[in-house]
Amino acid sequence: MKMTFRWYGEGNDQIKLSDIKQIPGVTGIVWALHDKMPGEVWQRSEIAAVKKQLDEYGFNMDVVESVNVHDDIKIGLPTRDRYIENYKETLRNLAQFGVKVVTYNFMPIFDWTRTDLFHHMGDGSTALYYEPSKIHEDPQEMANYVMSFTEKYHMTFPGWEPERMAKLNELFEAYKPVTKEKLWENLKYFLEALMPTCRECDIKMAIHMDDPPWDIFGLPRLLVDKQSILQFLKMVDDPYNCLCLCSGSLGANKDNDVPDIIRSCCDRIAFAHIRNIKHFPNGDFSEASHRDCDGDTNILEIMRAYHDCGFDGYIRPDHGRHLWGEGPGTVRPGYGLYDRALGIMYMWGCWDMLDREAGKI
Ligand code: CS2
Ligand code: MN
Repeated sequence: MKMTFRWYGEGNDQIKLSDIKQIPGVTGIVWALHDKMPGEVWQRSEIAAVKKQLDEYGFNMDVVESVNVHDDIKIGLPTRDRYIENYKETLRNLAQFGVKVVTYNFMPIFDWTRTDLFHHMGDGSTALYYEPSKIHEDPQEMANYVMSFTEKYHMTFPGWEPERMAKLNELFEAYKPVTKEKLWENLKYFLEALMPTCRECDIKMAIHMDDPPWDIFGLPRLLVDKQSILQFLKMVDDPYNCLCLCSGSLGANKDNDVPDIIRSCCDRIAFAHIRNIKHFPNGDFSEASHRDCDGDTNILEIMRAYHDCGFDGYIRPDHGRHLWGEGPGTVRPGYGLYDRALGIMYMWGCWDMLDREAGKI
């Protein structure tokens, strides 16, 4: 496996590349041009500027997370073709710099949703938390909560761009005719259009799982369990149509057996996100440390599944807790330095032991 770390970019992330350099075994930075609106072309000069920063520390830029997909593509409007052409142009530009995997999601309107971004864990740390009882009919409440962080701390969250949140009613209106079936069709249309460019550029498209993995605010969600993942892979059966298998997104549904899902489609997993989820009897869930016993996602068996499958794709710790003084204003929710660094060491611990047992080291 190739260890990576997500970084939001110079001036947009409190974490420095020099800090990440000290985490054992990290070879690549998972990056993006975060000030780009969905649908805009990423220019070569902009990509080159990031490359220069990463080169200084010897990090590769093989994985992008995310090139966001314009709503018109998800809704299936006639204007989608223009945005698909832009997406292809972005892929071609990225290929010039050796990018190998592009992560994206196909969730209508919102990216991941949590009801508390800094929930107190009782030991001085905080973590992302989800209380189903706090998700009401009105999505505006949720958007206001997330936007309050944007305003107070001047951070924007991918998928929660203020420009898009400002026209939330319009967006909901536009998505009204988009049933689950229609959304599947629109995803197929998008991917079939991209595959020739992916082949030409040798870039794998890696879809992120929906988070949480169920319909929310009446919006359909697609990539939610084993059956839907297998359906997705069959729908566009191409080695460049891949997954960003997120253990935490899937783990939010207790019925998902993540190690089993990994074994069933490992050859199409281009990028692995490792995150641990703890469930509570009332239906709430919290994000936890990567250590197996701190959550219910079965991290040990997940690492074993990847090892057994000979996984040599990209991997990264996903959301971590906020530790040792990290909090609102000093850290992006879920993306602190310390817990993700601890997560990496846990993953290496598992992996090295499995390698040793297999006589590889
Ligand atoms: C990420 C997602 O923070 C996260 O959970 O894994 O936000 C992911 O970046 C997007 O859904 C991919 O487009
Ligand atoms: Mn993830």
